[in-house]
Amino acid sequence: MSRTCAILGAPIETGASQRGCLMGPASLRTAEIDSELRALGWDVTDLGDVTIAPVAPQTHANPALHHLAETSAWITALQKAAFEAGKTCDVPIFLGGDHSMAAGTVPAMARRAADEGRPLFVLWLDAHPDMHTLATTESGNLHGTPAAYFTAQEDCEAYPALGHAVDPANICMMGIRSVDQAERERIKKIGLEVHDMRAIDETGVLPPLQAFLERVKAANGMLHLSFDVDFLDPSIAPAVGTTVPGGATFREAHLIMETLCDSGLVTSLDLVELNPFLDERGRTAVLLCDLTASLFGRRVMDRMTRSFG
Ligand code: B3U
Ligand code: MN
Ligand code: MN
Repeated sequence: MSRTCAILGAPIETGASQRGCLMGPASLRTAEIDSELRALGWDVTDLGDVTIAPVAPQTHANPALHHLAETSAWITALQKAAFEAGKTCDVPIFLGGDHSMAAGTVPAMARRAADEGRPLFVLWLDAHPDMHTLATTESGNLHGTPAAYFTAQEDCEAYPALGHAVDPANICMMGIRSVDQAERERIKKIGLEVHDMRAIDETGVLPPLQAFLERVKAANGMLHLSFDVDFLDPSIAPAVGTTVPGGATFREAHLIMETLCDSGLVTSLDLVELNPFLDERGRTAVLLCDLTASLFGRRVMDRMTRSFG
């Protein structure tokens, strides 16, 4: 029996400091993410891209914030479109766009899970926890705020009202290696499960991942994977505006995807922060497609059928 997935593009770049993420969905389509999944036996529907209407600027007590009104409009539009996409298939795939996209997709997936009477779990693969509130961000880049918003932290009131929050106890972050002081304090306060790169170096990726998957399974949870390109080491994934050295290797990333595939637990996916303007001959887009293929069932011996020269 073939399983179904839907692709939804979110060309949002207002949450980042550099422009270019709006080309993310186009780059992933150019890398043929849909045919890769079809080749694995998935029934794929491309729902096209979400758009927003022009908005008037909005001021805020934190003068560093930029593009608040546009980002809020994206969040509203994405919460609706992502929820609708989730109704049409087993696994919706959301193509970003910067990571503020997750302020739309994650609450939508929390609503989808609630409708099924199941909890939503989130696996957050990222160099950053994105745990700033609108009050604590110093850069003003809103892609640093979605995790605070969807866990219903204070000082996010200027964003659209949150219908369905995610319990911080249901979140696992891996790959973290750039954390601001306010984020560090919040992570401690709410007891978030964060496996930084030191932890991964010490144990490898499998023990924390398998422990988390056991929890998802025991709770009959739905599982959303939010994959930020900067989780990966910049040497293999240069197409991201916020590179941080010491990221996940090719092998670690594929092993995570293969392990997630074997678990059968993933019910939705974000691919975010791909900035094709910074890419080298499309290699980061192709790597993201290959990792997605591993998540959707490609086995190790089939990997890297494409090369670069
Ligand atoms: N924490 C920093 C850096 C950052 C967060 N997310 C990304 N970069 N991509 C900030 O600007 O909030
Ligand atoms: Mn991020
Ligand atoms: Mn990041």
